Amino acid sequence: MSGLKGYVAAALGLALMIAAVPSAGGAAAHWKEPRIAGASEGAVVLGRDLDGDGDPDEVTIRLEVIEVTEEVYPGEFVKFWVFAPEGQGMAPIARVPSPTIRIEQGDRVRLVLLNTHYFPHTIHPHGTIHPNAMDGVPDITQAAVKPGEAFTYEFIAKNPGTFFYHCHVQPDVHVLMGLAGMLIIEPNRPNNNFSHLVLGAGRIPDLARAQVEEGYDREYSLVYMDIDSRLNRIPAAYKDPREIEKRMHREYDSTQRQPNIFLLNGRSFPFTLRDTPIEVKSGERVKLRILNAGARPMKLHTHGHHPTLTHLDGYPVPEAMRVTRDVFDVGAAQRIDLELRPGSDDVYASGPGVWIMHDHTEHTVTNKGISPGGDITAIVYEGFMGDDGLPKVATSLDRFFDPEYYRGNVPVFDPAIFNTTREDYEYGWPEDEPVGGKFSYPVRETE
Ligand SMILES: [Cu+2]
Repeated sequence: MSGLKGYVAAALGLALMIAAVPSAGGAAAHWKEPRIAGASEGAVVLGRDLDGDGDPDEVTIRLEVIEVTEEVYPGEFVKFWVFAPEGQGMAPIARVPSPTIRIEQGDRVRLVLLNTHYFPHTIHPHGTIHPNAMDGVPDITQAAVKPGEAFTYEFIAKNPGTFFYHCHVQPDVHVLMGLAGMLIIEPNRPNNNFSHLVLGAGRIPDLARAQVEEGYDREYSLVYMDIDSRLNRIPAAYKDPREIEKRMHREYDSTQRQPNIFLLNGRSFPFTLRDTPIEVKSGERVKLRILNAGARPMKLHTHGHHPTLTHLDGYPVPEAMRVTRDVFDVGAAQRIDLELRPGSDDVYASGPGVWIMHDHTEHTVTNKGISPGGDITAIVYEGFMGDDGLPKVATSLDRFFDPEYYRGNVPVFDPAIFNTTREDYEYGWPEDEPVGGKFSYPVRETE
């Protein structure tokens, strides 16, 4: 638990990176993108207001490709590749998942891919209406962008909604290494000024006009991933890109993939509670934009709450078909938008508290097979967030912040409840054969 303070400080630091810069006024530039700490001046450039409605309609976003190591749960450090806003000087600003990108319907968008990585990559805007040449599929619509080269994806944002962007080079490896993020096209409204990049996804700091009109008070960008740590280990183990290519793209058989780490916004429980809780107040309406950037079907369950499905793959669900459920299917690459109505109405919500939300495919609620872990986060009502940056819970979460817990070195149940001690448990265990005869079962892989 010693590292907890540092973790909280890190989370606060991330929040402080986004601080709105007041607009200078004048006809041309009403709005300047909030400066992301560490990003270059050119990372997000807003241009002219083409339709004269008080917001910029030219958006240029420059993205690098960065290899980054993140502690996803206590003691588990994983290497990812992510798209990251162009950094200033030598210090990249990378965070898994790749940033949530927000643009407005009608915008002239330029996504500049600066390939600062050792492998070729592209960007495929998934679900948007765009010219064929901007589809980002290597060999089919363009040559893959080689290391040290750049490519500009240029399109006019057409259909509003929740979309997806990802690398399309060797996608069974590159997408699952983290080259994937949420892409939001906001409906065109006057004076629609909002931040264009949300690092690490999560809480949307400023609602767009259409969401305010819809009556939403808050909005969250939730990006789910599943990874096979055996793949992510390869780039850490070899130095020569040619050797990494052989191991990752030819030896590693993605059909034999076994995901063992399950992430929400780049974190697994318990870090999800600290870094990506869903904070709400009774009476609010909260928009949840959900992307499954992994490779398996999810069954997303909200405890105590019954959200309503408003959009599928970015497009509105007709009013009569808006189902209200407590488990939602989200297939690979799919997006769902949910309307969450916190409160105590006996229909949609059960009242204030700390209510967990997680994939109900049970083995995914673990960290490499040790529960609780995975993508569990919590709907945390006002007054239920503690000063330590964690939700106020019934007992204590301390043991889950101890890396030894997830290494399997801490009994899940305190041996004292069995009228024994930990020493007896560890060292006094008889070596007798099981009474039911010999049998085998899958055993956790230890590194
Ligand atoms: Cu790639």
